[in-house]
Amino acid sequence: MKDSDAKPQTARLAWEDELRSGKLERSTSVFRHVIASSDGDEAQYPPEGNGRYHLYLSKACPWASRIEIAVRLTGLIPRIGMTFVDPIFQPIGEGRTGWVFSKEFPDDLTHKATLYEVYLHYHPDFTGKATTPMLLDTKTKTIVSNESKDILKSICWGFRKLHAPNTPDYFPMERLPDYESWLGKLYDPLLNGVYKVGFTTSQSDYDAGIKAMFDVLDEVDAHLGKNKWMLGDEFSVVDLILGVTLCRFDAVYYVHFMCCKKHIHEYEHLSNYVRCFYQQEHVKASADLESCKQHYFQSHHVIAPNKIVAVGNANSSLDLPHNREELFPSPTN
Ligand SMILES: N[C@@H](CCC(=O)N[C@@H](CS)C(=O)NCC(=O)O)C(=O)O
Repeated sequence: MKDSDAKPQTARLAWEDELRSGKLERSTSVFRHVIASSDGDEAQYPPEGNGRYHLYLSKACPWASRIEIAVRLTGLIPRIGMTFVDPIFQPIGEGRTGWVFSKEFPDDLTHKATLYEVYLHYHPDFTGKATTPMLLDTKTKTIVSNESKDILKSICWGFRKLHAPNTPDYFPMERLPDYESWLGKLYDPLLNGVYKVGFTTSQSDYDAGIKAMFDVLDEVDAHLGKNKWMLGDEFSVVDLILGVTLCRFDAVYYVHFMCCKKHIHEYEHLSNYVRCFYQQEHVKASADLESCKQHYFQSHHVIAPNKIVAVGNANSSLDLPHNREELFPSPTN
């Protein structure tokens, strides 16, 4: 773990500008296109390999990690290029901090120093928050989307014909209502809830946030006692979305964001489910939990001004054996 140079922090986090009366209000994503599922002449963004499309990702960011896993699962590497930002926020100009590139994490595509500069390079009028994930079209030199929900649809639906042979359908169109329903249930109290709880400056909002978060975790734990995966027998994008948050929970959110009512490893089914999720080849290949810890503890100076990274082997519990195969034997076994 790198030692932090604990200089007093003067630049602001984007999160600080999103706190209104102590409550975190996320800014909305600006670029909202999806890759067309057919490549008719009219499609602005037809599916194409050969590196036409390029992703800017972070190993630490859950929204970006979901995209990296989806790209790996569908065999889209190297048809889609990927660039990773440095895990630790640094000053990016205009008194703000954010994602940067470094010797270890260079931007070989545009050779910029910060992600914000990449956004500006393609959209000089851009004034928002330079977030990961971001999907770029190098042909039209425009940002397709910086919203993970769209990018997930592009990967699973838009690029379908470029998937590796025999790639399962991780986002079945006919299960869209179930996807929407689970996303609606999970987003506010859990996926975004960890951030809301972590950044709030109000005790009553913290208490309410913790209650809502653990209510939904209890509900999901019970659901996973009856179902191998969130939508039943098959792994889907709902597992991708939930699993990425659960992987970070004990090592990061429990400590850093004070989501400390209960660990995930104390839940009967969630503990086994998250191990089963994490131990899949493509998930494990993408995971870098030490980099996650480094990001959160060393970037959020309003929460952790001394930039000390909390102790704990992030992978230790995720690598333990799990009971999911035993509980839900597959019919062919
Ligand atoms: N709505 C976006 C949210 C992405 C997001 O919040 N990314 C964070 C990292 S986890 C980010 O890039 N933040 C940059 C900053 O705070 O400056 C999505 O789902 O794609």
